Amino acid sequence: MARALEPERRLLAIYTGGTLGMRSEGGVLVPGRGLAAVLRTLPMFHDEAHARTLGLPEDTLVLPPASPDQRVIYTVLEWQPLFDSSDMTITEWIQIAQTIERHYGQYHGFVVVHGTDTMAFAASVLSFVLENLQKTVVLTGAQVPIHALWNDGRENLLGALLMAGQYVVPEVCLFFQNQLFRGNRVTKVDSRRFAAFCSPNLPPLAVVGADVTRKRAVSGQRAGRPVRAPAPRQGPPRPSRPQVRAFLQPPLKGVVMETFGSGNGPTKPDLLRELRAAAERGLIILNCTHCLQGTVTSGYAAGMAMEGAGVVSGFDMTSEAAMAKLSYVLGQPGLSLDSRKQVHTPRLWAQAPWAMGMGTPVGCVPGEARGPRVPLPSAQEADAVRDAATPGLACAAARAGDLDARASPQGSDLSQENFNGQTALHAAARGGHPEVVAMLLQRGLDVSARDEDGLSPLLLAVKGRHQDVIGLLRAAGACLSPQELEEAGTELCRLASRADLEGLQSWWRAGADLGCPGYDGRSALLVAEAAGHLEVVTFLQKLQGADPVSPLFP
Ligand code: ASN
Repeated sequence: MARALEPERRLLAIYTGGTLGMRSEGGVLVPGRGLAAVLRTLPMFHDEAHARTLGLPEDTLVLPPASPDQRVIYTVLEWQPLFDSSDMTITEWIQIAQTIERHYGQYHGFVVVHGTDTMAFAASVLSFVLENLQKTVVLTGAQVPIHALWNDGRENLLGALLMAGQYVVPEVCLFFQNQLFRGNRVTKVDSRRFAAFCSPNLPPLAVVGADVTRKRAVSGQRAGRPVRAPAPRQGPPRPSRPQVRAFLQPPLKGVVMETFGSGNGPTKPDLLRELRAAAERGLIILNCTHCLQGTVTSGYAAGMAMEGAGVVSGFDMTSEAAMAKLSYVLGQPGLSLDSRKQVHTPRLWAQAPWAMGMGTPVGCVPGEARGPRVPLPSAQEADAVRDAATPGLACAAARAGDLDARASPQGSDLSQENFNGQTALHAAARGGHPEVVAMLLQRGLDVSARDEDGLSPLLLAVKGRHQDVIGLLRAAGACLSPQELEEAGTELCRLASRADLEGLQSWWRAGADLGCPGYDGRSALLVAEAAGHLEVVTFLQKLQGADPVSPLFP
């Protein structure tokens, strides 16, 4: 892995979609257009003055200098359409390889912005398909969109650009959370944490801290041959509709389906139709994530499509437990189809202990071959299962607004953290349920608890614009942390530039100083004035004089 010496390094950034550029629409994340325009507004990604002196076109940006004698200039090539990567197949990955082949001579290196769900597949395909590669190819993405206040997209993208810009690594790599991995060695292990990828059998090629620590020699390619991306003769490895239909036929009664990330799968209508038809015939299809850690959620449009097709969420169950539970439930005589499906949902706060909280092979349970009945566990075993399942179920119920004092009797410990370090209070704040928040506060849950990503219930309520919940948390003593307050300035400016009164009000209610400057030193008020948003100017002036505890704007 050698330092690149050219004073000007040119990169092509191929934006295929993924969470990094996603936006929320109708409560779910969908790919968002205009990445270059967004990056242009962020000084860490673009030095406008230098771009002007070079006369760069709209789609081409230049990083601020990372070293005094080198500049990284990058052109953003945005795909149409953009993808949630759970919808990508080998066809799209070959297209990426062919784009690199086509532009190979014009650039020193390539960055591919890709969804994390299938990024390990993409990196592996590219590493085999791109023959005679002599230049750096880095895939990256994010767990949280670049537009969010607290996100991993900015660091990951900047790191990938700097790696491809400053170093010659003639292979396909994946950059995530300060680590540069060999592309065909990674797997996605977590659907939520920023450290989403792991390279179990090969240490990273480099680790970025204050310095870049190179851990391994990179693979050597024979020089002097042109890069090639021949299209493979085989078709896509995804099952075809007739294969899916044939597989789902009776006597099959249950299927455990491993999906990507937080329960996402391809949204091809013909596949979804087959799943729906099978579910309507009475087949139980349980959705489990292939990640080691994380939960099936309905945060993405691609995940909602699964739910819409009648697939039952396996939440955070392991595939092994999902297989066992499905076998057990199918073996119980006299249960209706609805009850069989229901024992897989977390609404069953007060259900029989055997059914609580347990989530593959991508496996199936044929009707005739259910195997022996599993005996009911002892009271002690049932307690152990309940204790293990409580945090996850409490969070799921609180998020849905389903947690009430009756369903969670005194004595059940709601303050335990789930796999992500969140308590039921985080979940209720995020879901915007003031009654549940009030009940949990009364039960003494810690109002300042932080999850694994450092998020507090208050920040989650602010992000969700849940004014009532913000009020309750503030009254219980919740405060934004100094770091959250510092970063609020940039977020306030962004909201002011979009005339987003509700967003501004949420931050103000949470105790943010509306005069706090953004990254370029301007306050939200100045941004609103410059953008000509008079209603925002009046609104901010009114808020600045008011007391958030007895709000002007109920
Ligand atoms: N569903 C997203 C994708 O793979 C997940 C992500 O990028 N974090 O496109």
